[in-house]
Amino acid sequence: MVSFARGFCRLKFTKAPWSFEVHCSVGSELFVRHKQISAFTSVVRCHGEYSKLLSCYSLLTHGQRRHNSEIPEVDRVKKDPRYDRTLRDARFSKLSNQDLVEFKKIVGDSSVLTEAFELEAANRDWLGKYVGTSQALLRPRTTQQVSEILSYCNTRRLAVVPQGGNTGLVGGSVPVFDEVILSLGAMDNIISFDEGNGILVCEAGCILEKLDSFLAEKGYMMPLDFGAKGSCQIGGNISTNAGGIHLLRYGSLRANILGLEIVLANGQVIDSLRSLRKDNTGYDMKQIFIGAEGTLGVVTKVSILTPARLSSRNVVFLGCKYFTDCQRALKEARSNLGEILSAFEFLDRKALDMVLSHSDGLRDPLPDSKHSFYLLVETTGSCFNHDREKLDNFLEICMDKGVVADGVVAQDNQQFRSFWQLREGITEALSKAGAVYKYDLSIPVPYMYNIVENLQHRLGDLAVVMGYGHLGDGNLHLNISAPRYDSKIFSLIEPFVYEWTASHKGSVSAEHGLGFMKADAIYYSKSPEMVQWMTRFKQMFDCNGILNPYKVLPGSSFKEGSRYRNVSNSS
Ligand code: FAD
Ligand code: 2HG
Ligand code: ZN
Repeated sequence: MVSFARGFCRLKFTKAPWSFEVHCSVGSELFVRHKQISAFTSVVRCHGEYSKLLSCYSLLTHGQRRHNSEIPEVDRVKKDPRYDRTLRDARFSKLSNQDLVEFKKIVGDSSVLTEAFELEAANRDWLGKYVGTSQALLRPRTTQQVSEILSYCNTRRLAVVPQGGNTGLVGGSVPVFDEVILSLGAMDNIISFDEGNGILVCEAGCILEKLDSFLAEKGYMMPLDFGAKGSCQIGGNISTNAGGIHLLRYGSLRANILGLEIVLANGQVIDSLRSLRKDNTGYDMKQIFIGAEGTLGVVTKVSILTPARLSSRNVVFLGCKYFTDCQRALKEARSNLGEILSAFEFLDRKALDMVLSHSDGLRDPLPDSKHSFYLLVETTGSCFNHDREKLDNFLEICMDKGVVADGVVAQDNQQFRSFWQLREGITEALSKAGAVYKYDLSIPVPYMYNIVENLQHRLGDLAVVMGYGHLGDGNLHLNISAPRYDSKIFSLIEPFVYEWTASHKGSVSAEHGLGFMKADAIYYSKSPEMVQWMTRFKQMFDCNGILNPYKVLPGSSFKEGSRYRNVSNSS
């Protein structure tokens, strides 16, 4: 039961034990509490207006619905102990009513969202693991509006988190504390498409799948594709330098982005929105913003090279006994499928079981026997007979050499899609299964699976460790599934995973970025000198540090007030 009285808000819960978050507005400030409640009455004193208490009520009832459904909520520190080490940077101002008045002048009343229920989804990341307490979400429609917002926030020292589709998996897209959320979703216009050369120019808020559908009508496709395509935005993709299933064929976004329009923290608009394949006039400035995760500037427009959409597509689902067999199959695919190879993905049996048990209507394509590993190999070409001949030859070689134990070729579009759902649905299945610890690693392929086995050994019955990912790119998605977030499990995983990866000359972030989750882990993959130079770039482009603070760069000195002291002192 939730009841209100003027001046304070009384919360009474009859179910126990369960935890909850109370967002309680007091005047213009927002207080957030994370509590584990047994069974009693909790009183939170409020001296604010009665209307503010109503948004608190809406949040609480929303929270109650979630609690009643599945996994109980736990303290965000338990979900990621990095919260415990991070204090709000005292240099940043707190949002005032006057700020809201100014924002409304820039974008209009309806594009400034302040109600708790309106902000709930934007304050919480896709995994439900990272939760902020922003009180304002702004939805600009033009570059000019983005520029005016940032210029104002910079002068006022208001921290800002740029947000695209909010599908990021490292806590980069949501506020850590009360940062203003700058949502790019209303900037979703296609500006031009050059049909002769496949060059698309659009705004940053365009959803990846919508761009792909637009291009399909013109005989082209987006050079990147992955499970979150229905929600993620091209600006977010560029800011994370997203990889996905076709990187093996079309290369990384760095190679396909021809130009960008960026707004810097002080509001300055940097226009490098060219559509040229070749341009060697000095430094390639746009590259610094690709993969910068919103810490150096806000991407507002994009020019991107898109490949032709070829008519012949095949996918095979293969079972292998050993991980070394998967590697041998990759080698055969490279030499026998060559130019038509467009994806080479792998998943282990535990990942397959996970997706099968949480997705309705999906079936094991190889039901007669269980295999330790599965491969999903896709070809894309322009001549079906030619491609099919090559694919059959590849399969025959793999079978003859004993590389593959069993396999099936998708016979129609529906089977094509369901094979892909088995691979792309793992992330969602894991999020339904309970707590998930997610690591996105680049590791030399020969050692890649050792970490999965080592970690399972370390964790024993405490959790299930599984591996899948973009084998063709040397990218392992190491996922640990447990009933709930637990500090013992966490201490067995970190720093072990990072140390192991560094000792095998891998990267602690292959494609998801560092975000909030891995900002302190940067040194496992980058030298102190490189981090120093990154910090200097940050200071140069965003001297007040307002853009996506607490993300990407290490912040061990937050508690002393200056974020960069550790790094710059060592220079
Ligand atoms: P958000 O999540 O909103 O933001 C991501 C980061 O970019 C944040 O730091 C944010 O501040 C910043 N940002 C967003 N928009 C802008 C902008 N316009 N200007 C400046 N900064 C901005 N990722 C892969 O690389 N490969 C995959 O295969 C893959 N598969 C996924 C599957 C699922 C089911 C899910 C949920 C996620 C997957 N991801 C994958 C992760 C995620 O989808 C990508 O990182 C994606 O590029 C994020 O785009 P977004 O628009 O959702 O960005
Ligand atoms: C994928 O390749 C995504 O499916 C998500 O990058 C990976 O869930 C993950 O760990
Ligand atoms: Zn991936």
